[in-house]
Amino acid sequence: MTVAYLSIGSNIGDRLEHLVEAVRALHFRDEVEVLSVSSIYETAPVGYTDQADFLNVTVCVETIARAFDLLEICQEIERELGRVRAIRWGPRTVDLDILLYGVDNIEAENLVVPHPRMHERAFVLIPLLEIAPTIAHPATGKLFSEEFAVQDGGVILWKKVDGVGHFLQLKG
Ligand code: A4P
Ligand code: MG
Repeated sequence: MTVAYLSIGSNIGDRLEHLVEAVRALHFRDEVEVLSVSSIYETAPVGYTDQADFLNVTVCVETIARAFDLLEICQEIERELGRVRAIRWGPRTVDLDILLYGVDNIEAENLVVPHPRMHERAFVLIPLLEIAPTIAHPATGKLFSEEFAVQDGGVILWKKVDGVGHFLQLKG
């Protein structure tokens, strides 16, 4: 069993519905147990900025799936929810990224963990630190909260979440 952290984002259509459906899909996978979900944050787009604001959450899961199989699961869920890839960093119905997979450091062509841009992104760090305030970077051992200056620019609390059950009942 490995504890992993995922970042989920949506900025097209019913953004809340997409987040809830993505977590529900994880919840129903035999290989994955959803342990916690952060509150929902509304976040200004980073990277390609000419697009709508995102809703973002961070999810903590426990899984028997190996890292590459977890990536496959995330991509299946993206496909199920109708994601169309057009522009890198561009708009998406739903995007699931693996932030951390245990304390593994993975550098493969199709999977880099810890996610290489996570430490510079407030839309990742603010929800991550909400559910895992003492989490450390696997390579350096340093706390994310200490090592990286979390800037709250463009990230606002959109809906407070009180547990996985509460989250799964939210409607768009
Ligand atoms: N890949 C490599 N490592 C990972 C990982 N740790 N988790 C590969 C998931 N996938 C990983 O991703 C491209 C490829 O990355 C995949 O085929 C996978 O094998 P993608 O999801 O197809 O494309 P993308 O998401 O557009 O690109 P990328 O590089 O993953 O973008 P980012 O860095 O994830 O950024 N602004 C706000 N406010 N909120 C957001 O959620 N998201 C992005 C996407 C940009 N700006 C944003 C947000
Ligand atoms: Mg992605």
